[in-house]
Amino acid sequence: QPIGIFDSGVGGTSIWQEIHKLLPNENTIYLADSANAPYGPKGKDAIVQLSIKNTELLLSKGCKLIVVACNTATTNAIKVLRDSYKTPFIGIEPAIKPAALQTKTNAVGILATKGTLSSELFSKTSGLFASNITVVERVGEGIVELIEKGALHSKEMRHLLNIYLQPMIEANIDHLVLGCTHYPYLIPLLKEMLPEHVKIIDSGAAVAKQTKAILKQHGLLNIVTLMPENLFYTNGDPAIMTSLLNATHTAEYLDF
Ligand code: DGN
Repeated sequence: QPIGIFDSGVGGTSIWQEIHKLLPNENTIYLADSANAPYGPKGKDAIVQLSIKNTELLLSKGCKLIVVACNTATTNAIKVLRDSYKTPFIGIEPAIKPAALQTKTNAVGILATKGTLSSELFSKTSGLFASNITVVERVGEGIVELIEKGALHSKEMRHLLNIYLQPMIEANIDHLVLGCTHYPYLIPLLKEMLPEHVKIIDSGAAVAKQTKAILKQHGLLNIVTLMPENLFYTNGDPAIMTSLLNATHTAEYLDF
């Protein structure tokens, strides 16, 4: 039985990479709902409906556990999913807690979508851990769209990041939390644009660890699989997804 993974597009493949690294014996099915990307600006109800649609498709393909590889879908829909299905769900949230615990300048930056930053779950978590530090929040408007278009290395990307990073640099942040699964693909560029002492934090490795722990707990871990299968489906352009995967795997078009 495969692990199912979905995102509002190709970004969650950054989470798949971590899962695959930690659990190479597992079969996986990845769904990129690129046709509906970005989820960020949509309302909570729409995000819940799309998350249910993706879940139903993954369950129909026999998935034993589902990773919601999208901060926006996690913060808005994971509760409904957990209440509606028996299958275990793993979600992803911005790693504000480790950043708040580790900061020395008492200032951290967070870049995420509007849907994540305005969600109840996020305001609760950030309120708990970041009450005495400055949190510079910026909505990464336009970034997901550029990555979905295959324009990761474009001039526009650099231009947008410059706008979002400037106030963070001015506030002397020493940690930047990436609150969207598309953003780990920006790390090389971010490193180039941020002062050297700024540490970039994303939650991919933590999600992979949690996936392993929950599979173990449910007795669902694959110890050995001969030739594990990793399938990638998108309702957008499969060529863009294949290129993000460095052509190690080929994405297929699926109408869903
Ligand atoms: N990868 C999604 C996330 O982590 O929030 C992108 C959100 C979106 O659709 N804008």
